[in-house]
Amino acid sequence: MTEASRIHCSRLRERLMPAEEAAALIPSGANVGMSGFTGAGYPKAVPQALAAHIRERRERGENYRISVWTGASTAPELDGALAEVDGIEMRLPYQSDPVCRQKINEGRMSYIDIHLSHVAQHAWSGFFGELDIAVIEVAGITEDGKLIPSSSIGNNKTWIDQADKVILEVNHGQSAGLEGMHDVYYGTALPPRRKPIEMTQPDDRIGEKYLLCPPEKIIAVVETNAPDRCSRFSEPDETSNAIARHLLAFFEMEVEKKRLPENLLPLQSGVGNIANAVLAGLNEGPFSNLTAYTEVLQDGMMAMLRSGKLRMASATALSLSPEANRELTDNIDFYRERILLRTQEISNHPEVIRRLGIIAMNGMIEADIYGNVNSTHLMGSRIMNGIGGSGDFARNGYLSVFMTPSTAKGGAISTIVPMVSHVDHTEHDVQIVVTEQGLADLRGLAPRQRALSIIENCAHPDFRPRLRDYFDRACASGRGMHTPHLLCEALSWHQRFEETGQM
Ligand code: 0RQ
Repeated sequence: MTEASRIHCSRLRERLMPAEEAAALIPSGANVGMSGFTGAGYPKAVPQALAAHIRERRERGENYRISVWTGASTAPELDGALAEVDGIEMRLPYQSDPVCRQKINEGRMSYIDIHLSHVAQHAWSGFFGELDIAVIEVAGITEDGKLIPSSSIGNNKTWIDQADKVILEVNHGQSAGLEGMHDVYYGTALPPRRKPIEMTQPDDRIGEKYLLCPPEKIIAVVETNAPDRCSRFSEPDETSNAIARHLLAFFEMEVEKKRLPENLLPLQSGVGNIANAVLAGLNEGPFSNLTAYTEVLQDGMMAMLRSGKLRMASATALSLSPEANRELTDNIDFYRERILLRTQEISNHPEVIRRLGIIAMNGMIEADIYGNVNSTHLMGSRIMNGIGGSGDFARNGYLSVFMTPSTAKGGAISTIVPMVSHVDHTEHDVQIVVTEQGLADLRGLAPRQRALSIIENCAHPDFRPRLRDYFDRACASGRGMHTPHLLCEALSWHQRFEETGQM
């Protein structure tokens, strides 16, 4: 497909219109399914035009709000713009936008935070209500009206299938060479009598290269030429390098003990700088012929594909820095042979994750001494981002790893606490906890053994004696020796931080 024309279907070319006209087709109160996953493949023009439209109508005294369903986080042009004008009634499933976060925490926007693998089937079942309109970014449209997906797929297949009407944004800023990189599975269904997902390797193709949409549903086509969010990663610092070193040493030991194969198992890597540092460590490390079955492909994995350490990667989104994005576009044929982008109900599918035996590596906000993990809430009440896919992978993976620096906010907060202030991953789903201090392998340990391992290996020395003291007093309290706690003190560290700014 040439740069000059990305809309090869004459019937759909007739629906071309400016973003403002397309945005005006979205009524107040609508449930709108938008494309977008971790800052990739989100519509860039219609949401901003809609935000302007909402502002205007608001100034005329109208209350104009919509609900926004996406794949995962988007960008300032979508979440930011709509949140800024108080245009979002309800948002799901994962977001990381500062304005959105503020509105949610102020109680001005509802937010439904669910496992990313659940979103599509909840929509098929109608749990969120009817989907009125889908706004989907694509990289182009073929002559016979098939849609070439963009830099993420997320829930696009579901939004297109479920929505009454579809608005397309054809983004000339996305590489035309993305065509052929996708695998859109059309075999999913609601129970009973579901069929197995026929995938035994991360590189198995099970679907179509294109998204399919009846042309009569498409009410508008808008052309854009804009880059994805493309956030930069910070250079790995000593803390993230130490976390990466502990994890790599652990993998080496597991291979030595023949508990992991020499090329490990397919990797899932969460978002953020620590995850990227671990990937950089793997790129320098002894393992080769690796694969990835993940949801987000970050810079670290691009580098591993380039070096050949990583044989291939399956994901649902490319979340790249501007430099990595240029590298992708300049060498798109190389990467197309090594990357598969799937719908998120497949990239995060519990059945597939369990069968492939994924090594899940995710960030967290805090863990407690027994290994319960909080990935989403600050001090129990304020949302950070959301659970994203961490639960899909932690519960179903072969190995579930959670990582964090041992302190936050310049040492005022211990990320290892007596009891987490919110639980996303229970002790049953958490096998390895890593901080820059060390690694706790919780497999095969009973609760009190887990507590000792986490306190001694992972807690910061400034907080370790107090955690040990809490644990000893809880054990001595006579209240029960399976998972000893002092209920009146368990959350006192968080309370103290709220009152004094120091745990
Ligand atoms: O805030 O920047 O204001 O100082 O939280 O912390 O250390 O930069 O961590 O960017 O790696 O994100 C869990 C949020 C970690 C992420 C989380 C403060 C800290 C800072 C961020 P400041 P860092 P990261 C695949 C998998 C859930 C979804 C997931 C996440 C800010 O990994 O969203 O895993 N995970 N998806 O200062 C108070 C604590 C704190 C704290 C850190 N204990 N108390 N504040 N902070 N620890 C991807 C998808 O699913 C799409």
